[in-house]
Amino acid sequence: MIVIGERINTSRKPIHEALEKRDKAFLQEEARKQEAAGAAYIDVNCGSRLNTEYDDFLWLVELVQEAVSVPLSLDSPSAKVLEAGLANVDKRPLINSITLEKERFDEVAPILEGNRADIIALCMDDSGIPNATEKIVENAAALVERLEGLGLERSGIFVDPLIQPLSVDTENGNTALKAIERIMTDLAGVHTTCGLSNVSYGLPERFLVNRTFIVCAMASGLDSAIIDPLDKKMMTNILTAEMILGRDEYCSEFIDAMREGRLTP
Ligand code: THG
Repeated sequence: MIVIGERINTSRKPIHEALEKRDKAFLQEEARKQEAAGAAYIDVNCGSRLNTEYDDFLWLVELVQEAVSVPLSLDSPSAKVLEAGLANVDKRPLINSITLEKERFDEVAPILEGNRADIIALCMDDSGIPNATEKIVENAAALVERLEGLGLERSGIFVDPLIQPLSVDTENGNTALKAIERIMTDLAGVHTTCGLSNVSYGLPERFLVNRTFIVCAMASGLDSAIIDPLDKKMMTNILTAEMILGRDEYCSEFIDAMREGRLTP
């Protein structure tokens, strides 16, 4: 699993406060802990900082990459912010994200020219977030075709099916799972990723729902996720499912994680 560590997000109170205080040491520790727990990318999101996002983002990007050796996931709806982030990283980042919405696509596409970043593609268009498998897969195929047209390789495209809450429609889980399976077969070579918080929205015991859903999604082919890598129960489920699904040669990741105390049986 390609784990994208989600903790550096100003919608989280400790991060908001650390940013206000310019507490560099705290923020760098948040980044380091995620890398140590297995994050392949550190997501940086300060979208909640409406008027100061641009400057805050660049400050965060610099301090995070000083702290870790893994690349960043540049997470913003603003093309300007993404472009500035890309100009300031020294390792090939993940741009989070592009969509099929006309304005968003046309703004973000130029940033991808020259193939200097991988990309998360959200399966939505100007008609909104789809709630049928067919439409999710159709958006995914259109995104992949257009991104390949810009010179990107499938291996650099992370398709996010945008999971909808079970509390809104109990079929939303199946819809996303079927979409993941179709995307991973019809568009072989791409990655799939997702944020999990939406699936459990409005339900009690959200963490339980999230960490059970991810196992189902992995069985459908999901090979990346935007999660909190310090959530030991979540990481335990991921590492165990990875092994059960035949994606852990000699079970060595599982055994190493056990020895290093990263599993919570
Ligand atoms: N897809 C893509 N990118 C994304 C998302 C997605 N980026 C943002 C978001 N969704 C993923 N990132 C986070 C970061 C933090 C939290 C959730 C998602 C978070 N959630 C707890 C909550 O919701 O209550 C708060 C816990 C806490 O305060 O510590 O923190 O879907 N491509």
